[in-house]
Amino acid sequence: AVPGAARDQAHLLHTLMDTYTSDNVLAIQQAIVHHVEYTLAQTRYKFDDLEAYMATAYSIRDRLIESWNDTQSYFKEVDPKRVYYLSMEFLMGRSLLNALNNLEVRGQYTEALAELGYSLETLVTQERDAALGNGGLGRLAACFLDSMATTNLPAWGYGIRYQYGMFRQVLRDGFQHEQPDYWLNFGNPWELERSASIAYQVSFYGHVSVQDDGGRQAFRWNPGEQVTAVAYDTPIPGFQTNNTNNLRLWAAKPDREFDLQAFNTGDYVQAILAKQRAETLSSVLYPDDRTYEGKELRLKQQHFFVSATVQDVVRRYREQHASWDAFPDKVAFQMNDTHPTLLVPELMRVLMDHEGLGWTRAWELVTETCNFTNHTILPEALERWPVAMMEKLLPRHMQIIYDINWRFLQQMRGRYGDDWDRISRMSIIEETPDADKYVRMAYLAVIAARTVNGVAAIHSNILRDDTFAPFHELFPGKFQNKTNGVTPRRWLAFCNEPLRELLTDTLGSDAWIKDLDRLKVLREHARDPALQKRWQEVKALAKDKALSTIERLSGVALPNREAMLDVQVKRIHEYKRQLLNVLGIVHRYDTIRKLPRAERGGVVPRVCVIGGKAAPGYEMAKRIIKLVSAVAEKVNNDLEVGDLLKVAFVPDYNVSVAEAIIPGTELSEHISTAGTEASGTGNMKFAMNGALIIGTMDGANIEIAEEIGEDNIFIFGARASEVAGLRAARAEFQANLLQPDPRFLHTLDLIRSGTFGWEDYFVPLLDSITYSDYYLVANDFGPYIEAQERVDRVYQKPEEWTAMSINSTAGSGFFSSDRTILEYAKDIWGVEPTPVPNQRDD
Ligand code: T68
Repeated sequence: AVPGAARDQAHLLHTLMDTYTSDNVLAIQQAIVHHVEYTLAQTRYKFDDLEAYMATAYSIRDRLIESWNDTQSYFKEVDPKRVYYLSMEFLMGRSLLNALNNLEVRGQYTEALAELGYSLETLVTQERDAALGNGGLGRLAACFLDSMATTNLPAWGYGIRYQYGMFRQVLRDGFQHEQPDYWLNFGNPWELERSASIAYQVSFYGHVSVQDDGGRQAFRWNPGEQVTAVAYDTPIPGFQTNNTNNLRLWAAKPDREFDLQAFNTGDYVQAILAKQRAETLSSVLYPDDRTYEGKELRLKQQHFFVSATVQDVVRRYREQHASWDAFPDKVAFQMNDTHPTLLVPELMRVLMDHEGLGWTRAWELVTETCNFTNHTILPEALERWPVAMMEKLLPRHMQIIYDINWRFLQQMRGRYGDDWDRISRMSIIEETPDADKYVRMAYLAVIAARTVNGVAAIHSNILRDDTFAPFHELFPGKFQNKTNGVTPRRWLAFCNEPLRELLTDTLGSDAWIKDLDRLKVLREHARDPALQKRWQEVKALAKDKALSTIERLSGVALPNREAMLDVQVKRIHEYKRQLLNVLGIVHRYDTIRKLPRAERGGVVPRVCVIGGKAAPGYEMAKRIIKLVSAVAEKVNNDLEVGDLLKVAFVPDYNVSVAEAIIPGTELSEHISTAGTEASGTGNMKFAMNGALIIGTMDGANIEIAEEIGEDNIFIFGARASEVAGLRAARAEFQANLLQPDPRFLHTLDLIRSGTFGWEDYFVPLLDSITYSDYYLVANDFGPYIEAQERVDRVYQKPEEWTAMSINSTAGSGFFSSDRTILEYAKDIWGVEPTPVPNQRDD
């Protein structure tokens, strides 16, 4: 073509694009109305809030598609090393405000919509949360996506497009009920279906045959079932960058070719229905966090998303490389917990059986590219798949796992001789006499991974010294720590606009949003009366909003806006000790009631909020929810107590509810038994927003205390190093509590004697802390109550409290997931920030 003509054409295209995605209000309105009319096929003269939201979302997606295309073609051109983050869960929440803020067009959209007669704030609430995760692990993956885009890393997320996300929790009579979350009901405007172009076959069952391939054994897997994995892409924008990354989620569809014979048997309808069942594979997220249940469908899900991902990554690599030599220079995999560990045998299988590499070379490529993050040391969470199940579902993978183990154990014999005890303890295959055999997924991951990391300093130390100690001795260089972080965009700048403004004013620019360490400067002003005054105003505003949300969701009236807002929101689990919190509330209630009227003026009024979901089969957790409700019912209706104490259970706690509550919280509770919470990330979100923490020396609390200063946090309770000893001592004394704290015994008596009703239902809860007290609730009760008394005393001195609040925000810079992700990039992945030049600047 004529160069001049080409230039004209490029110019025309740029002009057209510029006009379409220009930031002026009229262009935005045109785009929205266009989508109302032509995408939703609604009349432009009358569309409701849901339609307005959908059209708005589509207009933003258009912008994202453009930067996403630019990013992907730029990466194709420069071919940087890419990181693939494999996770069974991505707990994304809502996307509208996040996208508007990241693209910095929130103001223009607000105005454009207002002129059309819509309020952006209302439209935001039309979006359903994308709740494709249980809790911390899934939300961490979502924060990492945000940080990887913002720091310009060439990174992809890979996971499953569940049709049913995390269940909706409803409370009836104080009991949890689970309802399905069919979140795709009205369509998902943020995703792009790639059914035509990006789809792979995934195989299951069948058998393996061996052929002689010129002296070498060649293995062939003849599967018994196949489904198609179809890609759905969600663009992931970064903040103040042109880079837009991709989250690719796989959906299962019936396979087109496989099992055509079934159609020739005459039962056409049955054959169609059988095919339809393929879709169940990706239909539902398992809602059990931290308890492993050996369900075959779960194993199928794991292989499904891993296999599709490997095919996709291999195809992308093969498009640009003739040999496998550069694979470790172009690819890094991160396995988010053991859920994607089938990556190891699957990649081995593809490299050996499809690509023709030998074992040694394939193993080199696997062990140079795969990395593993552990998120828990709770023994009940460790994945152990029955060998029999694995053999049936994935026969070739089971062979490969046996081979990996055999070679590993040979190596162990060379090192430890005939120490069979030790060798069997380290084996990938768990073998106990007269019992089924299991595959220990964590050991497979540790043996194959180039790096293994924990998610907070204490957790990584426990992994090294305890959980994986024999492996640490063997491969000391593999083990790392990467303390978690959270994105300061969603969890501060976007969910707490008044605080964002105050911070930007105080620090002189908004550079802190991408460089959170800058918040440190606030320390110098923590006691400055002018800042304190504005800080208090900003907190009061956020608190008022949070209280309104809590009232609406819980149904509890909260007229006293001056009461301290005390919040514990997270999954319900015995190790997180919501029970300790409730006992503290009961003790507080009892104390207030016993106080002579004249002395009640000295009580610090509190609103105590607990929220979170229990795994549907977790009886103890469900009893804890009922106990919170029963205590709330009694306390809230006690006229003696009035506004001095209110208790609310917030149902259906999720990402959006968190965004509404965290900014306004004054005291947040992170009170797990020391040594049990790997990190926690809620603690970081609360600290960023200036909530004070009451907590144990556990998980990231330890590093938070270090960063914000021990004077700015309320620490109590047994230390991790004491836990084993205390447990042993308690076991010895059994029913006879070691140091029966009279306040503790009295509090239990109140519940046991029916003060809150349902006393029979609560017996197992009370027994669990009376006899074994595995989580040391009895042990830590006294210190907890005393820490709460310290909290009350500081709250009565607003300048003290506000200084601690400012210092909490000031010290939270380290907990930006940007910091975390840059550590992964440097110490684990070896990937570099690769900013995409703005294609329009020429
Ligand atoms: C959490 N783990 C840790 N697991 O408990 C938390 N598990 O301390 C940490 O901050 C967070 O991970 C991020 O590192 C989880 O959230 C799960 O949700 C889960 C889900 C399925 C199976 C096992």
